[in-house]
Amino acid sequence: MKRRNFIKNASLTTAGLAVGSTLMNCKEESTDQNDSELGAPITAKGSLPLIIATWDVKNATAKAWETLQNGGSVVDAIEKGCNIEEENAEGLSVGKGGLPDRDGNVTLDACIMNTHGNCGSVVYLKNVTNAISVARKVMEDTPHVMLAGQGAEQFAYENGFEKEDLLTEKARKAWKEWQLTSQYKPIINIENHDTIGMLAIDKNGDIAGGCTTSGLAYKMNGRIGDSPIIGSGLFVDNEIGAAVATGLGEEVVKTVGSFLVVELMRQGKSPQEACEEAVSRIVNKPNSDYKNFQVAYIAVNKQGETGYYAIHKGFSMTKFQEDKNINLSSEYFNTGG
Ligand code: SD4
Repeated sequence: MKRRNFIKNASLTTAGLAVGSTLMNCKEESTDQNDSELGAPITAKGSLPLIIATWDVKNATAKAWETLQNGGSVVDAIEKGCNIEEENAEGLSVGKGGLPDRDGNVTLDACIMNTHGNCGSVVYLKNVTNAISVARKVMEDTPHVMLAGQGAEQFAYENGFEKEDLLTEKARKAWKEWQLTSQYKPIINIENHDTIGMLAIDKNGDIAGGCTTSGLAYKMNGRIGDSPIIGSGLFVDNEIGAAVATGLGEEVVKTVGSFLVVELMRQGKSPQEACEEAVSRIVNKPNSDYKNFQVAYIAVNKQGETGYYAIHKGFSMTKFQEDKNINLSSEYFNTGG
C-alpha cells in the first residue's frame, strides 16, 4: 500500500469493526517481493550494526548503512539516511515536495539525538530541504535544543544551507485539489501520515536516532507535531535503546510515546513488548478515537533486538542488518476482533 493512502484506508477498512482486540504478537512478514532472494528472515538477536526506519525507505536505510560501512558515526548515518528522503521531491511527506499546510506553506519538523543524549530540533522550518541537518547543527553548534520558524531558517542560512522553494508542482496540485472539498478544520480521516524516523546502532552498540517530516498534510498553519519533540517523536538512551514514532503526532505527544517505549525497555520489556504497550496506552484511553487515526512505533535495544507495532494495518518498518535491506509489515492492534 502506498504510504500516503494508508491512514485513509486504515480508517475506512476499520470502520464498524469491534473494539477490544488483544495485542497481537509481532510476526515479521516481509512485504518485499525480493525477500525470498535474501535468504532466511533476520531473527538474529544482537547482530550489529543495524539500521531501522519507519515505512518503506530502503534507499534511506541503504545510505545510512553505507555511511556506517565507510567509517561514519551513527549520527552521520542518521543524517545522511534521512537526507535521502528529504531530497526526494517525489515523496509527499518529508523535505522537498512535502505537502503544505492548509495555507500552502511547506513547513518542516525534524530532530536528531546522539549517543550522549544530546539533541537538536527544528520546528516550522520553511525553505530549507535538509531539516535534519539543520537540527544536527542546532545540537552541535548552539547551546540550545530547539529552534523555530524564522530563527531556525536564519540559522540555517548562516550555516550555509540554501534557500529553496519546497512546494513542488505535484504538491501544489494536490493541495489545490484538496481545497476543492476540504473544510478548514482538522479532519483526521483524510489527513495523511508519513514521516521518516530512523534509528542506528553501530557495531559497538552505540545508538543515535532522527526523525524528519513535513508533518500532517493540510495541517493548520503553525501546527507542530510530535516528530521534532524529543521524547515524543524520538528518544535515544544509549544505556537502553531508542524509539521513534509515526502517525498522528497529537496522540504521540499526549503519551510522550518514544520516551515511554524506551522507559518500558529500561524496565525489562523487549522492544516489541514496549512498542505494543505504548500503542495500547493510546488505544485504551477512555473515549479513545483510535479507529480514526494511526500511530506506530519502532524500537531497538542495546542488544540489537528490534520491535515495531501500529494501531492499524498498513504500517511497515525497513531494516538493514547483516547486509540485508528489507521492508517488514507490522502487526497491529486493530485486527477487528
Ligand atoms: C506528525 N507524526 O506531524 C507526524 C506525521 C507522521 O507519517 O508521522 N507522518 O504528526
